[in-house]
This record gives sequence, structure tokens and C-alpha cells, in this order.
Amino acid sequence: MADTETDAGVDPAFRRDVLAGLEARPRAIPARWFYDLRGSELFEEITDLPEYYPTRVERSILDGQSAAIGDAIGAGQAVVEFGSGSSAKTPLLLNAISPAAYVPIDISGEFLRESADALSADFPDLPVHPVEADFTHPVSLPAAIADLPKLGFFPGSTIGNFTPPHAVDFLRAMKETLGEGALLLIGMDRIKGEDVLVRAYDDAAGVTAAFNLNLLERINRELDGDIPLDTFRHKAVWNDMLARIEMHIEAARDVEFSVSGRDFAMAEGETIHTENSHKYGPRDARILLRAGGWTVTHEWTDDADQFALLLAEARPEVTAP
Ligand code: AVJ
Repeated sequence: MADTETDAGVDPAFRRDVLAGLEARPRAIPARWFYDLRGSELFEEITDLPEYYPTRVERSILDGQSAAIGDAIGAGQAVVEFGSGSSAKTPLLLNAISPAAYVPIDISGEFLRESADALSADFPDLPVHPVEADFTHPVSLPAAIADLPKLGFFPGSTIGNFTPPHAVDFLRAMKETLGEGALLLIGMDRIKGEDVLVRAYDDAAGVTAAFNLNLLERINRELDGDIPLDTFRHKAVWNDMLARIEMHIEAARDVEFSVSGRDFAMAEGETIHTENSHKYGPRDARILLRAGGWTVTHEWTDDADQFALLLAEARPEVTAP
């Protein structure tokens, strides 16, 4: 039923990922599909929750240690932000250094231009060159910044959404985008007590549950689904072997539904895996970056070592002498 009214505006990749993900065992749908308008709003709410420490702690590091961060990075950089979204943390970085240009890269063009305009209003003398692209692949940068030194910025611990092999691919893609000698400032969440981690992804107010279950609402709305929402519940677990929080959507009883004309059945207790959030100890973080072609030169954390901001340099790997 191509080109009918219900199909208009639906991303074919969303349909493909959802149908393939529901067929697969274990069932899994990529986390990137959380972020429709409602999902993006719910994520903003998550960042304000008392249990969700990463956003708050990362901001406090950027803010409280801005002098040291500025010293390590130096002036005159073209700041290239991967998945800039609302650019919420960008002013903290831009105030810490004296940048020569800002290049936000995001897949959502409309959001990108809005936040670029908002940022330009606060930094009127800074050239801003938005790039609409999928930042997980190498991106060609605007000619205007070709001769400037580059600083990649990837805050928020979003690298944790990737499994380590994909994280390494992505780090390599960033290196290809930015070039040898570039710097990268990246946020990574630390491994910590299971209670704290699980609470951060299963908050008392139920905002993370709503964020997770919103995926089903999106499927029903955009892919002509009839998933009974009240049959499903949010589940967040710490997988210690794989050092990650996993979010799942669990069927509370046997259930049948259809999506885009295809029928599915799930048994009570079966889940759809919707997100991984990998956590990295100090050594893990450095070796992951190393594997992706980045050598860590500086590291800033909060007093309780809950979260880390790492500065790394794209260096050619020299084999053993
Ligand atoms: C945006 C990927 C960093 O993994 O902590 C928050 C997303 N999911 N609560 C994270 C998220 C549930 C978040 N990242």
C-alpha cells in the first residue's frame, strides 16, 4: 500500500527496522527510533530527573573544570559536534575555549537549523556551518573550515548506545571526518553500583518507562499497528558481563498484534530489546578510544568519578619498534 495517506511521511528505514526487529530472535529495535517529537521531549525530561545523573554530572565537569579544559584544547579550533541535537551543552564548551568556527552535524535538518540559529544568537561573532548528515559515517566538512584545527565534540555518553565493535567503527569514522592530528572531547559514563545504574534507567516518576513505551505508540501511529500498550511494561537491567544497561519492552501476558499488515505473537515475559547503554571504567574508556584511532591525553571526572570527559588526539598508530 505504497503512497496511501497513512504512508505519507513515514521513514521507510523505520518500517524496515521495526519489522526486521520484531521478526528477529531476540527481538530488538534500534534505539535511534526513540526520538520522534514526543520521544525527544521525554528525553529532555529524563535529563532533569533526580535519578538520571549523567547530564547533570557532565555539565558540572564542563562548567567546573572549564579552565583546565580550555588550557588543554587551546584557541582557534573548529568545533565539530556529532549529533548536536539541541546543542544544549555546546555553550559550556564554547565558553571554555576560543573557537574559530562551530559545525553542528545532525540527521534532523529542521532541528539542526533551529538550534544553530539559537546558538548564533548567543555567539554572534562565531561562524556556524550546520551539516545535515548521518554522523555515524564519514562526513565531508564545509570548505570554510578546511584549514582550521579540528575538535570533535561528542558529549552525553551517546557512544554507550553502540556495542564496542560499532563504537570502534564510529570512532574511526570520526577520525576520517576530522583528520589526523584532530582532537576529540567525548563523554563516557562510568561503571558504578548496579542500584544507581538501574534507577537512572527506571526512575520513580516513570518518565523513562514512558520514553521506552513511546516507541510502541510511534509504531502504532506511523506503521499502522494495533499493539495493545497496556500489555507491555518497561524493563531496565544491568548486564554485568557486557557492562551495559539494557532497556527492554516486556509482554505482561501472551499477546498478538499486527504492524504494517504483518502479524506477530509474543509470549508472556518475552521482550523487545530497545536500547543498550554501555558503561566504561577508566582503562576501558582509554582502550576503546585507542582501538578507534584516538589516544587519550587528558581526562576530567567529577569527585565521585561517576562520569568522564576524555580528550583524545587522532594519532597514527606506530607498531612495535
Ligand atoms: C542519550 C544514549 C546517552 O543511554 O543514557 C536515557 C539515552 N535512555 N535514558 C543514555 C537514555 C534512557 C541516553 N543517551
